[in-house]
Amino acid sequence: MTENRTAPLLLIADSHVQPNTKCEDEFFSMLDWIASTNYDVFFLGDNLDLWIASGSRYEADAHRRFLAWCEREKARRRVLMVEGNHEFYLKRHHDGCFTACSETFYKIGDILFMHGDVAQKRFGFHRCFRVFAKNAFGDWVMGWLPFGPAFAGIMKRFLSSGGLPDLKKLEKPLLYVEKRAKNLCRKFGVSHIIMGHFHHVVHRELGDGRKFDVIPAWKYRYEVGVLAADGSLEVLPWMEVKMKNEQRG
Ligand SMILES: [Mn+2]
Repeated sequence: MTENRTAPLLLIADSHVQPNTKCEDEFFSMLDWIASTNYDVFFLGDNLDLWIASGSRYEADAHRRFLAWCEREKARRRVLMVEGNHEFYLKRHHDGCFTACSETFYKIGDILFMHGDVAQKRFGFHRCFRVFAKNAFGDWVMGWLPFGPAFAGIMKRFLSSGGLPDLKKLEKPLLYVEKRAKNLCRKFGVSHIIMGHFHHVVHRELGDGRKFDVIPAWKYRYEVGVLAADGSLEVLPWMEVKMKNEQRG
């Protein structure tokens, strides 16, 4: 999927919003604010935790509220989404709520967006889990599975990342991602790769003007990426973006 970009783009990754938490209130306050701006918005995955879209019995008020927001706002701005490893069958069931929703990659101009798990080792846990779970059969099974929501609860604990991961432990996976990012640049004809999933802010130069960036997990400090129309990227708490805009008038 590909298109060209004009307005500044807000990038929101790994908010991992849980129902009835301070994080949920903060998240929807931010959406209210975005609705009052002219930003386009890109949800880079793992935004609502855990999201199985195979039927209403899995979806909470937060999911419905989020979808209603996206559906309303896509009339006024671009609302883009890539599925993370905590979102299942979103594209299959709710594609129409977004300007565009992708299970894997989304290309805008010379930038490629993804969640980040798709850039990990082919036979590693995340990629294998994707192949195993994210297909029509998985969706169908989850649709009728007795005690499905109980099973989803187990999955949620299993996938839960807990606190901020140790950056040292990410060194090896990120080295691999760096290699894969170069391949993805070639494959998709882009020079910039932007992803979530690793929870830390990361910037790597790949040579020949190519680069990749990781947008940090929103859930820790409510940080977003602001991608200007000229391609420059800044990461800061959404409240600061709001204040800066207010100062500018
Ligand atoms: Mn993730």
